[in-house]
Amino acid sequence: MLTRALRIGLLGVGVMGTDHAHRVTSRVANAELTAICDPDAAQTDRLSSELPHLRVMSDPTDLISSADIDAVIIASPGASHEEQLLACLAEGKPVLCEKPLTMSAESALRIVKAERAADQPLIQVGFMRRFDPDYVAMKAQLDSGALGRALLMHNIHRNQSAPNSDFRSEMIVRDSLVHEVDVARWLFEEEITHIQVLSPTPTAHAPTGVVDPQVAIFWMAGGGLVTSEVFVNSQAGYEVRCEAVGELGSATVGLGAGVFTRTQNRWGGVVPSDYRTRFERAYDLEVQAWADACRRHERVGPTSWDGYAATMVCSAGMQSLHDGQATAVDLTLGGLIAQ
Ligand code: ISE
Repeated sequence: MLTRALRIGLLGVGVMGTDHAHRVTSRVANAELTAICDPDAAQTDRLSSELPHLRVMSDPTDLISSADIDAVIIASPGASHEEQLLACLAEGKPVLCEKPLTMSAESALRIVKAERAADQPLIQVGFMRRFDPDYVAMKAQLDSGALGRALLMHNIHRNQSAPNSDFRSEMIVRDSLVHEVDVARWLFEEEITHIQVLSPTPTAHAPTGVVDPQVAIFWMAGGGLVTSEVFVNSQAGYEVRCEAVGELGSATVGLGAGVFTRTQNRWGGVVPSDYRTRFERAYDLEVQAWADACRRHERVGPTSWDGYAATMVCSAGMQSLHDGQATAVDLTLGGLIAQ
């Protein structure tokens, strides 16, 4: 057990990295942010003017190997994740990596294999919904058997607008739908065997050629079905809902604070404009749980296998986006099994 505060280095100080920087500095106990690194000097300048104690480093590998960094948060673009994760594994440093784990199934597989070859599990993937109190309460209801065997799940995931012009059709799958993939795997405690991604005529608010909204269907290994609408240019606000339907009843997250069961008919509440507001508590609990586990030399939460499985499902989803067909997800191709 580490008896002092965990010293954290942060790679990437865009939207999510900046959010984590403030979180670690002001809301995570027994942890301190020591150094940051981002190729965009304007971003590091802005953040160090807000948090002047930070050391700004120019090379991610130097930050990862620094003697005064105990653990790393990766909030850099997905394309940098593989190299940075491998460097953390080589240094034996625990790492909280924002989703997606990596950009391709092959690269995610390399990460799982590299982590398994190391002495201890070091990677937690940033699927923060697993720490959201309402999702956690819904999972407890499912696990208790109160809803009976889970049959169906319906997810709604709407952003007010896409974060940038690079957010094309495939990004909607890889960056947004990936949360629903993880939620379905986590709540059902099963893998997804097939995925199909369908779409109506796109909204006029999406850039030309971008397929938005999208509707994905997941077939679960145990026979359950999951539908997920992802609509990143919805204009209205940030809405995330999840309804689980079991043989004895249903439960819904996202109608306001708390979990609503079918007997408590209710509608209303505030629609936030941004995921950082909606999931602020989830992010706080996620980073606190990660930092506490690092200090105990343990790992909690979503694993590299979860990141790999989600990446495999999203890769199949991207294929389905192009050909419209239900596409099989074969996790055995990597020659690995879940641990
Ligand atoms: C973003 O990266 C997130 O992770 C948000 O949770 C999600 O709602 C959004 O669509 C993504 O772009």
